[in-house]
Amino acid sequence: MSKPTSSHAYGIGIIAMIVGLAAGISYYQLYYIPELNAKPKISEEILNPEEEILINMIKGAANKDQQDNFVPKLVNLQLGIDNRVVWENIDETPHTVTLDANTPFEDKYSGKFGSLGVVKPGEKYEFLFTQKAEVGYHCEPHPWMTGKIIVKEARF
Ligand SMILES: [Cu+2]
Repeated sequence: MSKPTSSHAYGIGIIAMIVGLAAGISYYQLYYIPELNAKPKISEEILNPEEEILINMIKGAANKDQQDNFVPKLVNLQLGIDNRVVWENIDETPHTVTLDANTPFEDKYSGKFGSLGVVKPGEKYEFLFTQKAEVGYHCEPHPWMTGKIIVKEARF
């Protein structure tokens, strides 16, 4: 009586093992491999550029009649040199860094461009560009505040 029971248990054990193995393999194929391939390989120089670019949201930027708001307004970056950009709000009004609809862009490494919500006075928004790009952006509450970033390959 005890023999069939134990062989039955043995059979269940084998089936459980096969199911477990199959689950493991499909997890590996469905999730682990795509995760490995998701982020492109990017050089150390681009991931950790020596310089960063600072763009100020200057005092009075919320005033439509004031000419300057994002300073500097046009920025040219070179990958591996100064491809990290920091926007600092030195104004007394919250602003946003919002991608223009006519220049769609998503960095393969850093993802979507633009601040999540507002950048409050004294706060910063930072973005690491890792590929060539031409990005126009504006401030959502004050659409006359506009800026442009052009990212090029470094020429050595
Ligand atoms: Cu604004």
